[in-house]
Amino acid sequence: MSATSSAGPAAIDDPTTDPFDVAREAAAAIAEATGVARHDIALVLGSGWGGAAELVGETVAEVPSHEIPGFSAPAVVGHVGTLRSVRLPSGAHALVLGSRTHLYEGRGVRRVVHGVRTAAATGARAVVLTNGCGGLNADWAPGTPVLIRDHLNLTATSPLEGATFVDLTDLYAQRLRDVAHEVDPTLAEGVYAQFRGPHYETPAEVQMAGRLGADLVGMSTTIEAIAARHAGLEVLAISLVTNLAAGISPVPLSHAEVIEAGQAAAPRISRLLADIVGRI
Ligand code: 8IG
Repeated sequence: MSATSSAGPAAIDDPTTDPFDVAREAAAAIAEATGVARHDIALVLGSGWGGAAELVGETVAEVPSHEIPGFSAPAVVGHVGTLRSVRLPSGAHALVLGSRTHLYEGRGVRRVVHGVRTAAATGARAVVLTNGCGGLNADWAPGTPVLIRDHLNLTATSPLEGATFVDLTDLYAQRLRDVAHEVDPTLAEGVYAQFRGPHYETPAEVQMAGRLGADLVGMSTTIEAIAARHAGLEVLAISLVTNLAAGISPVPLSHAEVIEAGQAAAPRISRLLADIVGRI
C-alpha cells in the first residue's frame, strides 16, 4: 500500500479508525483544494460515463483523487482517477468522482464506500451512481442506459459495521427516478445484481441471477448505494448496458467491448446525465 493512500492521521483501514472521521477529513481537503466550501450533489462515473462531467457544468477545480485522505489510485484501464468540482447552470455545485474503488480490488469495503461518505460530508443531499454492466434482456443493445429500480446484493458483504439497521425499501428514490423519466420517458428500469468479480459470470450464474429477478449484472453500485442511504443521501443509479451478460450474448465478453460500447453511447448518456442532474 502506498504512503499516500494509507498514511495520515486516521488510516481508513485501521479497525480503530472511524471511517466517517476520514470522510470528514476528505471533505475538508476537498473544500481546501477546490475552493468550494459545500457541494450539493455528487456523481460517481463508472465505465463508459467518463465524458459526462463536461456537459454537467463548468469544471471549477480538478484534483487527483489519491491526494485526498482515504482515496486510492484507480486500478482499471478506462477509469479516471480525478475528483472534480463542477458548477451547474443553476449555481449548485456537483462533486464528480471520476473513479471508484471496487470490491474486487481487495482493499476492503470502507474504501469502496469512501467516495459516497465523503460526498455526504461535503454537504451533498443526493448522489447519482453510474456504472457499466451486463444486460440480461436481449432487447437492451450495448449502449442502452437503464435506471436501477432495485438491487440484489450478491456480494455477501455490507458497508455498514455493527448493529446498523437501515431500511432499503425505497433505496433508489422514486422521486429521482421520476425526474429521470421526465428527462427521458423511454428510459427502461431494471434490477441490478452486484457480484464481487473481477471475473464475469458464467452463463449458469447469469441464469441464476435472472431467476432471482435481476435484469443487470455488475461489480459495483449496491454497496455504495447502501452506504449512501445510510449517510442520508437520496440515491439515483443508472447503468449503461455495455455488453449482454454471459450466455445471453452469442460472443464471449471482453473489456475492449465494454470500452467501445461506452464510447459509442457517450454523447447520448452524457446529455441524459447532465439533464437529470440539472433537475435534481
Ligand atoms: I462493463 O457482464 C460490465 N461489468 N458482473 N458482468 C459483471 N460486471 C460487468 C459486466 C458483466 N459488464
